[in-house]
Amino acid sequence: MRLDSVTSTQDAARDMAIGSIVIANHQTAGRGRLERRWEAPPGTALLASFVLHPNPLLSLAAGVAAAEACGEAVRLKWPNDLLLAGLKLGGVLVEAKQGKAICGIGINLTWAPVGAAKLDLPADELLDRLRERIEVWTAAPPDTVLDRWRRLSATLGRRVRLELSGKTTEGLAEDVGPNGELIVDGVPFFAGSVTHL
Ligand code: BT5
Repeated sequence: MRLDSVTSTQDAARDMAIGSIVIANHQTAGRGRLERRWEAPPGTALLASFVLHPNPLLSLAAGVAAAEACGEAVRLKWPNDLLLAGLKLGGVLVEAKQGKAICGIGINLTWAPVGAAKLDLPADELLDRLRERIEVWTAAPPDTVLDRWRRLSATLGRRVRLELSGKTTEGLAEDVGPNGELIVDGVPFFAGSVTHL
């Protein structure tokens, strides 16, 4: 469903059936994780929510799908940032609702905030690629998703700072575990904000 203005495509998708996709031209209250805002002036970004079956690796699978849809130069920062030349190009937000997972993806096209990146691709072409890649990666076996995520990762093998509930950890991002958790100096983290050091 294509809408002009919504609070968030996540809200518009909430009561829809699995398989639905909501696209909006503008969000008045686009959101990221942890109550953060997602900003995009009208008509400048791909703003989409996919209603999918819940799956613990969905956030990583959607990141892989979005990175492949965007093109070869795009890399992933744990857990869900799309990076182009090291700058944030887009993000993934998965919210679980009564047996459904609402997977929101925002990708900057003709505008980006200062210090972020944008992609030179028509919105419709990107959406077509994204739908196809989401279908492939949400059906892929967990090990295949994890292996592909590892290969697209800009995080693994780097020193990182991880902030979670006011607590900060620094160390080497060694791997992702079977549920997509980031392993820093042997310790698994299931949530948090990562800075590449
Ligand atoms: C994300 O959150 O990266 C997930 C973003 C998901 C957005 C999509 S748009 C369609 C769907 N509907 C929604 O309401 N949301 C989803 P997080 O990792 O928390 O990053 C948020 C942070 O990114 C903000 O605090 C800003 O610092 C930064 N940011 C905001 N807008 C941005 C943009 N357009 N490009 C790059 N960075 C941005």
